[in-house]
Amino acid sequence: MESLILKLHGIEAVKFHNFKLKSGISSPMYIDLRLIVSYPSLLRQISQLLVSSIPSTTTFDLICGAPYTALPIATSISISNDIPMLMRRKEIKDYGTGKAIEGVFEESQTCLIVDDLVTSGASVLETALPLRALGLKVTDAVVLIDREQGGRENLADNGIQLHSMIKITELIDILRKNGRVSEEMEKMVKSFLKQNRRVSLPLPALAPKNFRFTYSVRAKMAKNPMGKKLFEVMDAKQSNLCLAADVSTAAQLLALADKVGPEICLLKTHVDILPDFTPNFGSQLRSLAEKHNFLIFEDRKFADIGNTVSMQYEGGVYHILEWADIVNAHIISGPGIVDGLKQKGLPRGRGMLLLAEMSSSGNLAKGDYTTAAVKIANDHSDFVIGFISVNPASWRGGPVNPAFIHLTPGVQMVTGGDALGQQYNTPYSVIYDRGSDILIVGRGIIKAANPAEAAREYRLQGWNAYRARCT
Ligand code: S5P
Repeated sequence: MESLILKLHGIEAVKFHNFKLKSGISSPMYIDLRLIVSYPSLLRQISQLLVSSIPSTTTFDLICGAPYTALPIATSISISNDIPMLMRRKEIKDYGTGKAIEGVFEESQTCLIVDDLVTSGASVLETALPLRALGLKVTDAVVLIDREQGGRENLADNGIQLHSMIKITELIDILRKNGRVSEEMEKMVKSFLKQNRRVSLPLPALAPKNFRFTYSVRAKMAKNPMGKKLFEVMDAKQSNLCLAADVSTAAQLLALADKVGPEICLLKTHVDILPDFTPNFGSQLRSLAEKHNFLIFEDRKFADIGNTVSMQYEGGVYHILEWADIVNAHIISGPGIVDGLKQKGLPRGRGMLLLAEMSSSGNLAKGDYTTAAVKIANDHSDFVIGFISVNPASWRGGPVNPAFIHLTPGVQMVTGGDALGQQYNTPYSVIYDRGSDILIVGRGIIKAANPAEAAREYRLQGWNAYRARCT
């Protein structure tokens, strides 16, 4: 172990200076294990020692390295010990399967996570959660270096036991003993560790308890009956998934709604893209909504003055008011737009959402605009049930009233975007890190080989992230 630590220091994978970390805090040490790919014999040595630091009582069928630094380590362990490996994707692939986890496995197999470095444990958890969502058991993780800053405790809180090869204090002691760091630096590092003993998971933005209320509690807070019903359906179906049913025909939409219906709490339409729309489309969709217990959201994005939107809502070809439980509107035209829609919708028990943020790159819905949307919602909480949001945990005015619901578009299993400005975040990041409530997923489900199966995966990931947030 001593020779390994000296080698890591020798290749400058472990450095001591005053470093400014991404989080803004200064750290007297910097550990970058990406370099080890350039030293194959060191990589082999690390992999062997890592395996020997796992207690013999720990059993597992598969291993998965946290991307990216741990991938070569996991690969080396896999090859030398003949243990099959899984890979977690971090980035989107807009062709092929679009899966978050690659590799062959069976439900209820156990997967060991391999990571290079643990600080808060966030990277281990980011890998564990999608594995768990697919039915795998994750009970243990092995890491090269434990920075002893709370990762062990945070992971234990999430049912994962951490095994580390090197603890940071042991590393300092050995480097000091070998004259590689000064006494002064040793003191600095130890005092830094003392002051930063428990780095929390990236939850602080969510700490306000508004983000921790359960959907069933929030159902009781909602003023609008449709908002209340939505929370109730989510709770009953254990689903915070909305399908964006952007398919080419009404026939396809109805077939898809029937298949995916059991997995969703809400189905979102763009009725104006359906060439075969007929006046009975609404009642056909409504009977599927009753069959599978989901609500219907027409993503009409009204944007005109109150008088005009009121006519657009009720009339025209589509008669949206007749069949859509929920509609949405931009606030660009001011609060009159809500009054116009409310006039028609409230007597029918409908609800509406305000676009407070958008998912597309370069959009203008931010800052004061988002704050204005919150004000309008507060002033009309009998009809407005919530927001189209992207990162409600970061909103300037702090968390909004938990009676409001947040729906977030731009969701796929891995981050990325499309060629036309759409930007994607993962289910976990949307629900847990950003404090949203409902995942709006279109192409992630529609383009999958088996949309019902893909929807199930999104539902499980969304639900697990919600449960993790509320505990
Ligand atoms: O800001 C927004 C608001 C909405 S409602 N960004 C969006 O993408 N949407 C809608 O969400 C969009 O109209 C589409 O129906 C869906 C996203 O589809 P996907 O295929 O990119 O998942």
